[in-house]
Amino acid sequence: MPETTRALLTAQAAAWQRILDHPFVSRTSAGSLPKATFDRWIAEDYFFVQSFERYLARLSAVAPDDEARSVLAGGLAALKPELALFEEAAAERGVDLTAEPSLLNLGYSAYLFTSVEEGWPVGITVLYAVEKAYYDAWASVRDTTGADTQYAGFIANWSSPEFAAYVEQLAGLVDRESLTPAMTLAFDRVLRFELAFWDLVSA
Ligand code: MP5
Repeated sequence: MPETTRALLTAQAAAWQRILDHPFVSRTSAGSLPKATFDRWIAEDYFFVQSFERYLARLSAVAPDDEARSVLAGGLAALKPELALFEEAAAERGVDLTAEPSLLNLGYSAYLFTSVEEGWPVGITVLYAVEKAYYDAWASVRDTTGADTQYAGFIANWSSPEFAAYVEQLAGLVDRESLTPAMTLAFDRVLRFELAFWDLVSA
C-alpha cells in the first residue's frame, strides 16, 4: 500500500515546510547560528537520542517479521557512532551532556515509549516521522552550506546516502500498513514535537 506515507506527508505539507524553514535550520545553513544555541541543541538532542535508542529496542521487540527487525537493527547499530559524535562535539565545545533535559524533551521521549504500546503500525509511523524529519532538515542544511562547516559530522550523520536509504526502508515498512486515524495522529504529534524542539533550543 505505497500510498500510506504519501497520504501522511501530503496531509502535513504545511508543518513539514515549517520544519524546513525553521530559523534553527536556516541559520545552521548560513553559519549564523549562535554557538550557545547549537550547544543547547547538542545537550538536549543527546538526551533525546539516548531515549530514542531505548524506544527503538522496544519497537524492535514488537516488529512483526524479519524484514522489519533487520531494518530496525540497522538503525540501532547507527546510534553508537551517533552518540560518539555528540560526545566528541560536546568535549570540544565544552557542553555539559549531563544537564537536566527540558520538560518538552522528557515529554517527547515519553511519547516515543507510549507509541510502542499502541502497536506496530503506530510505532513504525512514529519512527518514520522522527527520522524523515531529521533527514529532510539536515539534507536542506547539506544543500545550502559550505564544505568548511563546523557541522559536517552532524550533516553527514543524517543526510548521507546510507541514512537516506534507511529512511526509504522505513517508508517501505509504513507503506505495508493501511492508514488509520491513530497513525495520522501519531505522525501529527511527532511533527508538533519536532517543531517545538527546534523552538526550544532556539529560544
Ligand atoms: C532525531 C533527533 C533523529 N536526533 N532528534 C530529534 C529531536 N528528532 C529526530 O533521530 P536519530 O535517532 O538521531 O536518527
